[in-house]
Amino acid sequence: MTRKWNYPSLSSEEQRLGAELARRYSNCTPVADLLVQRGITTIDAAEKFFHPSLRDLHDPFLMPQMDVAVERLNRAMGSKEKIMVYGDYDVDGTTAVALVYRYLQNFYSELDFYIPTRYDDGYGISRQSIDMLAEQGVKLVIILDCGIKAIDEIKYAAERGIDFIICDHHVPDDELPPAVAILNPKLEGSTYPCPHLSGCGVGYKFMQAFSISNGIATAELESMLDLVAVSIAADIVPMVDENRVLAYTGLKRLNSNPNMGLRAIIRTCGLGGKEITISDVVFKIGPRINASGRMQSGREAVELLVARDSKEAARRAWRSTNTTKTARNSTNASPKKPTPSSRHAARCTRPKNRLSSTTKTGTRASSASWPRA
Ligand SMILES: [Mn+2]
Repeated sequence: MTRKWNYPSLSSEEQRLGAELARRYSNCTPVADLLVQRGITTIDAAEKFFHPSLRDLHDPFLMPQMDVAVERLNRAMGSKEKIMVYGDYDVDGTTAVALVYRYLQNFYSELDFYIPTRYDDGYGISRQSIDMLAEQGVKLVIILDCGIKAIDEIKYAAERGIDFIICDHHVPDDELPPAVAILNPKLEGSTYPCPHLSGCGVGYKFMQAFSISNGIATAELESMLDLVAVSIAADIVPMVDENRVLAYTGLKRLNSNPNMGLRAIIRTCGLGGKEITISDVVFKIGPRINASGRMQSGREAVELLVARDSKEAARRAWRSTNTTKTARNSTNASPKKPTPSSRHAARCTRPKNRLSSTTKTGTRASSASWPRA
């Protein structure tokens, strides 16, 4: 097949940089020009572009308030406080919760997760959810992919003795919630080098910092990058800088040894044995997770993503596939994306589902404690 590539003409400075890069590195002017147009003007940057490596991930402690967040998490684990991992019901939110919940399960058992239901709780955190958390004795909430605008709710939580660590990537307002720590690369004044992280990506950076601070090898965490790659593709965040490394490594994982839930979804999509691309994540894998989170419950989506039993994963994956088909076939029953006002209305209704007091998937966590022996 012949393709005709059209790209805008270069400025004289870009031409000079392109010629220099072609001479010293690519030996091919069109490739060098394309690199320059992407802001890649040095041999070192070109090497990083062609060979994405986890070594090039940024130091997580460059993110504002990361040290405070890690210190608060360590303290909660050291004093056996009940921790709730809380997130949005879309793909980014559920992958973020799955990653943080499952990773911390390796070290700690006083842990549960909660995803608000779309129709009962609405988007984000509500006073009703905070009341439930207080009833459960929760002292620390790690909230992912939402929370940055929940000023009143987090103020209310503080009055009830619940601390929040926010891991979000949405653009903050001028006023920030009174959380213990706000991890957000878009925070005003942040000099974190990659502002484009997904919500799950921010959760990953938090867990990376937690691991570094406790001297834990990051191999296990890196094995969970399949979840981060799915979040990057589904949330359509720019695949540049650190996101490109995370997506590249995570996609490799997705193709070689994905977690049990993702493996089950891959099979139900008919992608078993095929090379999975980012487009497959956007159009096939993501919608199944979304269907699970939006039309059933976010808990269902996370249970699938943290499944440790292949039969259970397969059962849940088929259920999400059927839900996806139902959503496509039905026009009347298809839920609309909540508008801000319907989200507000949903926040004002009493949640029907209760927090579970036991973790169904927490078998490995039952004997774990903190600090580690
Ligand atoms: Mn998101």
